[in-house]
Amino acid sequence: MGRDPIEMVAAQIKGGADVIQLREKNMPKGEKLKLGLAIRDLTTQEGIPFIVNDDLDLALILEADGVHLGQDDIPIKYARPLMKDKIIGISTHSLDQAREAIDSGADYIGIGPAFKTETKIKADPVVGIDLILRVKESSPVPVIAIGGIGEKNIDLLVNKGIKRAAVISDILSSKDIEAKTRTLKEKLKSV
Ligand code: TZP
Ligand code: MG
Repeated sequence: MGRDPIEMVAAQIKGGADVIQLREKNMPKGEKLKLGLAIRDLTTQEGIPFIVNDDLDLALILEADGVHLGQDDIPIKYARPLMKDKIIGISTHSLDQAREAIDSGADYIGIGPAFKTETKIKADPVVGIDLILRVKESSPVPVIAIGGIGEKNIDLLVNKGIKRAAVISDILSSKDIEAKTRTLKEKLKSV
């Protein structure tokens, strides 16, 4: 049996996660709504920002702090009037996409995959640390590295001054989610 997702989120918050994102690519919408309601309650209680991936409707219904949109999701120009001054993050995989996201008013951008990842089906080619660095250095909004990042390679980012990272599998596959999150957070904070 799988582990309870709410307990997993609670462990990540205890370990120092700064933001929680609901990313369930294969869950029926009704189930995602129920899970989202529980995460909304927990993150509100804990004072942690809650972002919904992909689903603008769920982000609005759940009164999430933001929505995270990919290159194939609803474009930001349609999302902004609905999200108003809430957070809109955009996934990018190249310098051009990053520039476009910034120009269109993204509040933060995700860039990756930083390293090879098995989590994202049909992931874009690895962008590499140097591109992440270039985007970070020219971006007026926060830049979050994503893709294949974990305890074993996060220092490669940190050593270059990249101090924001989104991590899925290295945390969720860990036996001790709280400890793993804390380890990653400590490494990011050491910049
Ligand atoms: N975008 C680029 S890679 C990726 C997303 C959503 C998946 C990251 O997952 P993991 O398990 O941390 O590699
Ligand atoms: Mg998406």
